[in-house]
Amino acid sequence: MTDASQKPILLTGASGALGRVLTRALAAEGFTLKLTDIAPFPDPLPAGASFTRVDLNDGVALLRLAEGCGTILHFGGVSVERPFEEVIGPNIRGLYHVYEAARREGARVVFASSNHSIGFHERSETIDADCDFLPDGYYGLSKAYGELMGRLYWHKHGVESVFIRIGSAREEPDDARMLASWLSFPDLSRLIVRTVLADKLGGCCVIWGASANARMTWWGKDDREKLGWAPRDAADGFAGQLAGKVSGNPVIERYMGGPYCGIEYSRKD
Ligand code: 15L
Repeated sequence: MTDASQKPILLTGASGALGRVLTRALAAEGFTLKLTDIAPFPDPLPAGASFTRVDLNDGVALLRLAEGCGTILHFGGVSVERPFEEVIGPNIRGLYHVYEAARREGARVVFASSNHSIGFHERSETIDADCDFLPDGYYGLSKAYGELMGRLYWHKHGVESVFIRIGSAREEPDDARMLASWLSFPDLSRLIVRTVLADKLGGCCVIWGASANARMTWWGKDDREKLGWAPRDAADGFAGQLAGKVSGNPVIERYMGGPYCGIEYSRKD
């Protein structure tokens, strides 16, 4: 256990689906949580947690909230593909505010990046964590930008980051693509606990956020050994009911980002 891991954790996006899962999991592990979101927190607050409503665009409020925190779990912002103008505030300016707070506190940032930062890699490939960014929309682009922002803050200010390129984190997979990309809530929760407890990282780590799915042949090497994390769950038991649940759109089926690649796709060749 590091000194930083004994300090409070700031969790942005606490009222979202993953924020609520992580709130429960981290509170059960006895961590002190400072929760924040632009939306009210919908659940009863667990012991050791407080909630403050903050817009990620408000840098001063975020700096104040981060005071004394050793880790910032950044799960806030726009979490689906949206027009550029809607993404830029929460996901770009908000991210800057998160990193400024981390710099001031000397905190580690755990950034909920996404498979959509690399969504235009073909499913026939196996890519390692140092692959090229190939974002599949403005949302994925904001996640690639976030990872680059983290690298800037490491090289210039010594802020450590873990970038989790989350596949499909949900209760259960619900189509054929997710037989590969699914990340179970328990695997996500165990990963986040490791990101908080892990000793010095000496830089930025990239983790492919998928469970141990037999169909996950897309994503190869990453930095999980540095964290001491390995997924335990698998989507394989859902193959019988989901293997035939495909879109019929060749663009969606060809690329890792799936449906996001098909949004407003206009290339003719
Ligand atoms: C994501 O990044 C989204 O937040 C989520 O809603 C899913 O669409 C997921 O990716 C996915 O690719 O399945």
